[in-house]
Amino acid sequence: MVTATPADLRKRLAADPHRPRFHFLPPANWMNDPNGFIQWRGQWHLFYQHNPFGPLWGNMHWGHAVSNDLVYWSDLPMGLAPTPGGPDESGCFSGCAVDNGGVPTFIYTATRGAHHEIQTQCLATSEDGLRTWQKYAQNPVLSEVPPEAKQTRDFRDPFVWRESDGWWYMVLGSRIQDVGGVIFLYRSQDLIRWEYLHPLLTGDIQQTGVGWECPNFFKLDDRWVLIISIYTLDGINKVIYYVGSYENQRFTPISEGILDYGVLYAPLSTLDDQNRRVLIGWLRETRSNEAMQAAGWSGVQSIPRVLTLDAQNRLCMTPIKLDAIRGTKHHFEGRVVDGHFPLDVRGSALDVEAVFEPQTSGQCGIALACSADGRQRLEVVYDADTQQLRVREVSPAIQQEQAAPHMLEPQERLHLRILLDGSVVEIIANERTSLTYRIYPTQAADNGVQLIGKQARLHSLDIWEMVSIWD
Ligand code: DQQ
Repeated sequence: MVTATPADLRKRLAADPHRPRFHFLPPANWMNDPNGFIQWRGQWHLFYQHNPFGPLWGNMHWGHAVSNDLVYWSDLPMGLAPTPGGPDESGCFSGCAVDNGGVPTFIYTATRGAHHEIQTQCLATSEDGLRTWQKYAQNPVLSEVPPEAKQTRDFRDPFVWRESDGWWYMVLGSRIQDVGGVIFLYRSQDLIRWEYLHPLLTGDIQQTGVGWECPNFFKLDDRWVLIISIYTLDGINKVIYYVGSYENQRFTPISEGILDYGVLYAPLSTLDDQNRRVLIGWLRETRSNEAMQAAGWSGVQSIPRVLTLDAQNRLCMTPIKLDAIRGTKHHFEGRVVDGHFPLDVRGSALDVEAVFEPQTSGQCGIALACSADGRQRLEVVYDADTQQLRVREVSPAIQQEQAAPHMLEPQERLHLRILLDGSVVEIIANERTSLTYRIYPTQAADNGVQLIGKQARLHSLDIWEMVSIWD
């Protein structure tokens, strides 16, 4: 039997207009959370929750890709696969990678049972530069849940770091029945024997969901940030963050926010050799299982973002430099916008940087993916009256809107960064409000671009046609 190479698989799907060209996704089939994200000897390694057998969730493996610049990626052989009879026989769920004195080490959640009802934490190490991985013979290294949890079904996604006191610390996501989500804090001298300390933070079921997963906890400047992916009973998932102080293993939040108002979920961050905190997140699909089956793939990673904090304790995000894949550039400036103005630009893979002058009422923004007859488009608009950032999908079949509060200071300009890539739309306003979206236009799109506004004044607009990272 001749098996298709990753390059063959990518080629087979390359003509799909919904498939991104400059965002990372596997050669084919399903992907969800980023895992084990780490810079190692100058290269970036990205592992990811992957079903190698189909485009729907299941059979959780860790796929693997490597990059020199976080822009171009190469596929590598599978990082982890479930071991029949082992603690991860039902799946290798999410986790992280650390440098344990020169030994690359995964700490990940292993699952057993038809419904993944037994979740434990396991180790794996690599001796050949992160290519192949050996599971620790005495896995799992942590199977007992804290007394508060009372269940092993939601006890997962270890995030581990080392403190200057020499200890390893770990946060894990879980839930407490009728209370809400909880993040448990542990410590260890050797990554093998873990001592439970206490809950780092406990949620409120009414406000922050029934359970918490995929925590990230790290120091940023002089403050600490806790990022959590939350799930609710009605299946709504989102990512929230807390900023605060951390002393004597106790975290005291001073502010909180929503990391993304759209489809970004289960992000994972790591510290790089320039001391930047870089985050990457799964951009979920919003189409049906049937559509994913038909497409043969599902799930994309965001463009990695560098995190900072502002003086108001808001988490700010800047996509990493994309200069290497920015092609033809279009520049516009100084226009008054009232209505819809088609621009002489088209494309389904664009990087947009727009700056609008402050306005006290009215709207301003950009329409992308416009059809020739103008009946189908995606509008990204700031509404000064309601102080909201909105993404609005308009077509004969769909009228959908997603909004995020976005407060501007009285003289502050609106900065819009939009990364359009097939079905992916990443929007970041003033580096602090993130709204990611997916579009699946059915009508033959002309991929037009329009300026839109009511009493709006454009300061400047730069649009780059993006180059594929796979050709
Ligand atoms: N996905 C993983 C879990 C994680 C969830 C399983 C979040 O480890 O909690 O695929 O998307």
